[in-house]
Amino acid sequence: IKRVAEDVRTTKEDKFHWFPRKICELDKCHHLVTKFDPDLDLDHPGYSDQVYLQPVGKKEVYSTLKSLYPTHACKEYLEAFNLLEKFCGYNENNIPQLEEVSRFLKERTGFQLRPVAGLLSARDFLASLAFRVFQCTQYIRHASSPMHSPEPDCCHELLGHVPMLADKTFAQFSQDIGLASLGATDEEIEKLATLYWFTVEFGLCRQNGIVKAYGTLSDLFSTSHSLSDEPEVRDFDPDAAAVQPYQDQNYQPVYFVSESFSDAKSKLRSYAAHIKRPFSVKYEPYTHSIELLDSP
Ligand code: HBI
Ligand code: FE
Repeated sequence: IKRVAEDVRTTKEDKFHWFPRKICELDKCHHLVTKFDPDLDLDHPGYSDQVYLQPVGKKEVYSTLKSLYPTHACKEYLEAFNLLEKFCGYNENNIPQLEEVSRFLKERTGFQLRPVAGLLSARDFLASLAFRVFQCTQYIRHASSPMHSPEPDCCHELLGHVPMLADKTFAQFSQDIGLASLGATDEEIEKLATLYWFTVEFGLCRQNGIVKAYGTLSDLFSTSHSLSDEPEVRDFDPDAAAVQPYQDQNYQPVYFVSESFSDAKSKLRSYAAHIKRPFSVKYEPYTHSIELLDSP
């Protein structure tokens, strides 16, 4: 459904897609996508399983992924992961409470977690990032495939995304993608979602001359693959990453490596500055709202 801002009554060209201006309007950003429906998708680990009865080996998921981090994860990730183990109940016998993790993130970077029922549309998901809100699934992956899940699950959010959201520069980078998406056209949203994919989901960075992962870290196979000799690794360039075809069912043939998060952030800012919109946006942190500048 195409929503157009109701209070915009200017010429046709100036109309833009509705977007939330206050944090409470994220209640309207709830459009789910059924891209990986276990009832319909033959390749889904849950296909033909009437009820998810088998308990997932959460101990196995946690300890296997954790063993990978010292060698594969970037230093920002490792630092936050240690804190999450110390203060937020991250351990192999426990699934941390979103509320507790959210409180931790709020103190570190102002990000907060909000529960969501499944894969959200890119537009709604990105809009929430503009408010430093990360929409988190709470269900867990299917037991037959503990090291990989086609759709986001709590392991993906808590192990894949939360540690990075505790980093100040990365948090700003994430919010910047979100701000760039507000009121954007469907084509721009598609490009920003692709950019998100090659950074937040599958990004690599160079640290002391060694390539490390900051995406992929909730998936054993993707992480190993991303740092193996197989894929092609290119320097991060938002213009290229935004239109690079990607695989959501298989290994990526191409990854992008950033020199640092500040570098990625400034490159993203210049990319975003070239997106054509009839207004620019500013986030107002005291009121958690979006201010429009040069609006029609
Ligand atoms: N929805 N719940 C949820 N979690 C995500 O991580 C997520 C999403 N929707 C889209 C998305 N991620 C991205 O891959 C981009 O499409 C923005
Ligand atoms: Fe994700």
